[in-house]
Amino acid sequence: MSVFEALNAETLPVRLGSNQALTDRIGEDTGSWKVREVGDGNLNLVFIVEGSRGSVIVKQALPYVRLVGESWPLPLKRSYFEYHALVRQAERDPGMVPDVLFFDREQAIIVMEFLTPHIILRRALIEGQQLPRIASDLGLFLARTLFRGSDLAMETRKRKEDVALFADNVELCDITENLVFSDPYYEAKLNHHTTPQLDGIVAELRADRDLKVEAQRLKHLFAANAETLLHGDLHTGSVMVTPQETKVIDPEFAFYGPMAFDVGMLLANFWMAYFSQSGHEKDGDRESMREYLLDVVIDIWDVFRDEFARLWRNERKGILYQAALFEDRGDSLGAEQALDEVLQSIWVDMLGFAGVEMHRRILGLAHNADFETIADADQRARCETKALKLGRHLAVNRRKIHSVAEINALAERLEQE
Ligand code: SR1
Ligand code: MG
Repeated sequence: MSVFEALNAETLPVRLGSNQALTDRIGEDTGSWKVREVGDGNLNLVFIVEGSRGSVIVKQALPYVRLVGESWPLPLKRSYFEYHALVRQAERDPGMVPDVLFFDREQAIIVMEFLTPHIILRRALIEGQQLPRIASDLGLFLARTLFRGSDLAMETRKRKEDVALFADNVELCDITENLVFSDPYYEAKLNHHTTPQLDGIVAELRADRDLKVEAQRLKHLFAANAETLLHGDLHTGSVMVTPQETKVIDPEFAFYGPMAFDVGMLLANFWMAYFSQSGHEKDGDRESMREYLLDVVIDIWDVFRDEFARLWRNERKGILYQAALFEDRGDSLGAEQALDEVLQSIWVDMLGFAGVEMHRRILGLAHNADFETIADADQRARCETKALKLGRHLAVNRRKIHSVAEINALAERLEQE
């Protein structure tokens, strides 16, 4: 067993220079390798390694939370879950995740395809770029990974073994359980919000009994409903894009949880991008960007729902809602009724997850660049307040909301305030 050692730009060529997966891809002449550490996430080291024949990404987990420091230890095994999630996502929606070239469990290293000229979707949205493919690619990714990783599709033994494998991703689930569902709603130590202008609404939200009850209901669902293999951290910082291609990265939070979680987290990040646009107007009017973002949310949900329904009709080979059960007496409509109910329950829960995600990115530990890069504090507070209000509405009133159009109309009203 080798002792874990964090890589750096000098040691990487020495330590990985004889690794055939790497040398095959970028060339053997380690002396000419150019290594840059580019990680700007909350947890890991990420290196771009350029050789004479090509480039790769080398990602290494650190034994602590990078954002906070060594005072918050975090196990290296998250790299093992990330590796296994990438393998499963590649099978379930081919082409949507980077190719994995090599994995070293003890050193918590994943070597993967370098995506270029891709950029992080969050950055593209802050810059005002309208990507034509993301709604379709992400809607399909959600439906395919969530459906195909569930008891609707998987062979039951394989699924139960997989649930056991991912069940050990306890510490990353613990981060989400605290940071998303509890900390924003009381004065937890790690919380911060960036302007005193928010103090009033923050106090209101923390005194809001209905909201806190809903947040705990959602936490219960997150912790207890092992429905499918989730990405677990599917925000716009976990997606890389060009106008022609979309790739989903960073599934280290993967575990078996409720389908609605990935959907809700992703849509929340588009609504936050929407409210942040007025803070980025120095480079020009963002009206068409705002329209684009609301359309993306509509389209992601529509594509997700249609693809989920297609898979339901064609790939329902698991232990749930077996076709034979409904066809026995010629009642083919029974399966369609069940599909409607399953989609309705994903809809209601995903709205709740979207609501708490919007809150935690403004009130909790881990914020997002959409708001953080707005230099003017008053402007930033106005943008964040709108997102907080929409988040509250989604979390508390989710059972009474019928369409994305209805939510987008409220977002537009808030934007006018
Ligand atoms: C301590 S980790 C904070 C956040 O960063 C990750 O990207 C997850 O979103 C997590 O909640
Ligand atoms: Mg991440």
